Amino acid sequence: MIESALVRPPSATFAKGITSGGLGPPDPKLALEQHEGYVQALERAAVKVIRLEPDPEHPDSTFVEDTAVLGGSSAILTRPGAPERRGEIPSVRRALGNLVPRLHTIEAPGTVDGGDVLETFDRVIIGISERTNEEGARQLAQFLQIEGVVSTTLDIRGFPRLLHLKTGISFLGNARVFAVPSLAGPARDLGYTVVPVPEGETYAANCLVVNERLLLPAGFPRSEAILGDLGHTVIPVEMSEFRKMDGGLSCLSLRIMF
Ligand code: CIR
Repeated sequence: MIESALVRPPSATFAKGITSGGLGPPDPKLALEQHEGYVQALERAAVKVIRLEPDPEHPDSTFVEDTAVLGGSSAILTRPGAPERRGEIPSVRRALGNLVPRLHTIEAPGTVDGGDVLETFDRVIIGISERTNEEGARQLAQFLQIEGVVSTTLDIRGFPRLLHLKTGISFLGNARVFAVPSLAGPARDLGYTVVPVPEGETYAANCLVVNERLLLPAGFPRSEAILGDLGHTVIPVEMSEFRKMDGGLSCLSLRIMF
């Protein structure tokens, strides 16, 4: 059960964040409305949402998932791969310090983005990517082990168009993952049942099971049908402005199970 989640509304500087998408600049006002829609979707799934103050100094700080990994009864503060995002950590540390019994911290030269960390029923998969390096993955695995959480790594460097591991794969429950073609083989090798993301709907690969619901980016009808047929209650969430900044649905929240 996901009890609570940290979110951070986008600030007026949101459009100054990092992007390689080529989808044009986001509309900050629409981004704020979409963020509110996301918060409401979480609240309807019985999640207590905790809003951090918008942080105009850090345009990407709305992608709060990248700043910490929850494991056991601890939070592991990351050291984001993009140096300009490292200043997001202190305020997240302060917020989590009030919510979580133990904090750990990834130290240099390690880097980790939470978007590379996929939690599944039996273990955590840590993607090694352009943002998460081997040293960061090693430190994260060690902290997770201290917390009694098993992890494994998956190297996605060189995989086409994947900023983070979770850009291309989500855990659906019941040993099932929703994955783009390049991650289907590795996921099967790790023992998961793969539900393939339909062609042309890659952005929908990043979705989120929240308690009894599944939050899915709006506008991906085949994904919606496939996931609905599997028995999920699918809640479409407008994400267009976050997509323009390379952000997936999961990265807008940091979910806490206790
Ligand atoms: C970045 O490049 O860091 C942000 N513009 C997007 C981060 C998205 N994070 C995520 O999907 N976990």
